[in-house]
Amino acid sequence: MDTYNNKVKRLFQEYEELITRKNEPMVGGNGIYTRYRNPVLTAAHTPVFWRYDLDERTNPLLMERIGTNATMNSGAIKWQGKYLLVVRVEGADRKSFLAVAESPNGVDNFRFWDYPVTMPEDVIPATNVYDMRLTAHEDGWIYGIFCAERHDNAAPAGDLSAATATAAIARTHDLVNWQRLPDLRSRNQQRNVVLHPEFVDGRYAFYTRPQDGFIDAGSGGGIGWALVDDIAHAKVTQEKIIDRRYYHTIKEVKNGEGPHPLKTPQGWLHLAHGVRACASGLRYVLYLYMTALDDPSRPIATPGGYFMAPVGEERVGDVSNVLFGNGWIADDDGTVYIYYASSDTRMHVAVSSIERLVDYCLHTPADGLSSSASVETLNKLIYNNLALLNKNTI
Ligand code: BGC
Ligand code: BMA
Repeated sequence: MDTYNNKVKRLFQEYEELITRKNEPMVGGNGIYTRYRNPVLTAAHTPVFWRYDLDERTNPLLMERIGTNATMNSGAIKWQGKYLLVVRVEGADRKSFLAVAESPNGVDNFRFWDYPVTMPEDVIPATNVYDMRLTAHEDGWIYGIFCAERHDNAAPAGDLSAATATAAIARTHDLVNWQRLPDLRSRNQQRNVVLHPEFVDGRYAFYTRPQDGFIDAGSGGGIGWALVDDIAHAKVTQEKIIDRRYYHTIKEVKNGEGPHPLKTPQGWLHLAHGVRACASGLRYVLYLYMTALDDPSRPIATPGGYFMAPVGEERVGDVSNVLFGNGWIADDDGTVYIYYASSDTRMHVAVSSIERLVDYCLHTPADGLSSSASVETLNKLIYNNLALLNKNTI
């Protein structure tokens, strides 16, 4: 007889099979990074006991009660020897919340902690929170900077999509108990705000992304930089744009910092996303750039084009044609785990190294901003290569 208990057991067995499935690197690739075959997290990776009421009296048909829609845009940190993601989980009700998932090796066996994060509210409660960037700051706290979204009550009656985006700030020592600080005060709306891990001139340093409205980055110009004296009353007083948007590039419409940059001997290594508009909507890709060690706001390498773009099943999902990355982990041996979400639906990992990513930044030609410039750059490479090939040195 298929008893209730057996059905429950089966649910857990199937779940365990899914989350303990071994992941493997995909062969081939471009030498810059290696994608892994399976997504590291999907909606089905959220625990059975988050989705089902397991009490036979209240759920005799054993049906899902609380649906998960997606697991995406996750912050990342290595903590007590484990690879941790602070995942943006989105419910079937379109509310996002944050939840920690932990893996022993960074590429598979991600398991959610029992409870999601209970994040304290700021003075004005938010409707939706998402896209946390984690920073273990040299002040000793782990900070989570994330987007807090609220309906814009100044909008005309009936406009239910008008909203405001603000950078929310919280800190913790254990990723369970979070202390919420007041949201970043800024003249503009802000999304994609990230805390730099070190003090700069004795102040907290933020990567910002000023925007004219909730969606439109408009005159905001690109990724910004702002120094803040008091993290407990953080306010942008001066903001300069350090990574601009340009016409007819991968970041024509919008861009934003990903996770905080990694410190390398050659400079700070940044992961960001760029957005362009096309007939099928917005297309989000990932790109890299580097800034100077003695001044993290001074660009020293701006490789042209995208570093990663959606391929295969990554292209399709809730919001199709999107790669978004707000978490990466650099191990002591130089391995870099890049966690990225595809199409606002699922989480993946690609693996590279500091050496390869820095080499990529320093030796990928910059965007010449026109077709002729691209051909000129390409011709140089072809010319040199053909000379080598003709000398039979390869
Ligand atoms: C969504 C985000 C999105 C933003 C701007 C929010 O309501 O939750 O995923 O980035 O709108 O489109
Ligand atoms: C945004 C981001 C992400 C999201 C993307 C695509 O503006 O901040 O939350 O992944 O749009 O929907």
